[in-house]
Amino acid sequence: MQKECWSLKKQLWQDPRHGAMLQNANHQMEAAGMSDNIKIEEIDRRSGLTRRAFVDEYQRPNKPVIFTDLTKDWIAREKYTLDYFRSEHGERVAHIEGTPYKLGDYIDLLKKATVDNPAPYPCKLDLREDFKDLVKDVQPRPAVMYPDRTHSKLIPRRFVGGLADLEIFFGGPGSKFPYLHYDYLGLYAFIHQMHGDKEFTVYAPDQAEFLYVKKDEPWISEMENHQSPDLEKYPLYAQAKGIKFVAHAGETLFIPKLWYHTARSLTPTISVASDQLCHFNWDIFVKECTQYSHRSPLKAVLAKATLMAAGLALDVKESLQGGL
Ligand SMILES: O=C(O)CCC(=O)C(=O)O
Ligand SMILES: [Fe+2]
Repeated sequence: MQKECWSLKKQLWQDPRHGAMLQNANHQMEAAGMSDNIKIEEIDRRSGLTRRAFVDEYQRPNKPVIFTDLTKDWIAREKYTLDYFRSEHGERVAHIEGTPYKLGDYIDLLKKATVDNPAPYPCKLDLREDFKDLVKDVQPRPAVMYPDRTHSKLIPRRFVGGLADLEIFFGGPGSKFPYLHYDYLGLYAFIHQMHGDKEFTVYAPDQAEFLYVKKDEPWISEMENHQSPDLEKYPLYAQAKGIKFVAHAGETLFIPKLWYHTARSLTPTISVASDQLCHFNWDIFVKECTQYSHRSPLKAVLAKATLMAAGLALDVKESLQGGL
């Protein structure tokens, strides 16, 4: 039953135009007792959104959305294929969980990968640190992603020093993100699909009680095999309500702050992931910086005061520049 249900959903996820069919399928599956805790309802797909409309309809309400037109002017949209990286950057080294791989060798693994025999994942390139020459391919930064404070001089480096806020991810059939999580420091994530189809599952922050989040690190779930967990071991997961959908080449997924998420490549994929820190996630950023980085209460108070003052100064600066 479960298998039939998943395969029916899978067929439908392939095509974003099938919103009405998806709803029907939901009803049919519920009627047949085939429903599960992943809603297959379509996420909003929007184009032509102004920054103001994005803030009002998605960022402030903390709701995910897929943009269909944010990266249309990027060089990367046409240029980024596995063959391009293999021929132009094949000798360069990427690290997968600490192990170095020549990019060309990794791409060969991806080309052979199957769902049952996937290549290791995630293979990430840090564009700010190691692949600066590629930054020009993923510009301009879309207007909806301004303002961004991740590089502000008003934030002491100890809070954001190790942050990789612009990365390229490669994956292939069967590549699964290793854990269910929300993004570091409450950052907003924009995942731009350059190539291939990637399936995402996302859960609103109020679902945390069903996701077995770690006690001391609530940004990460402790569930093993989190994309299909053992319900005997994790019975509360049966009550979690998630949303599952596929992002296609040319689309950008906005993951709101504190939303748990995971991903799985359905085909060879190239994605560009970038973060945003701004007025609307500053509250979580301050909380997370002070909660995790300081064991001493005095240091925590000082850190909080520093960041709150920086936040106020940035609010003023950004409003003078044309709004938060
Ligand atoms: O594209 C993916 O595999 C998910 C990436 C992600 O969630 C992350 O890097 O935080
Ligand atoms: Fe993430």
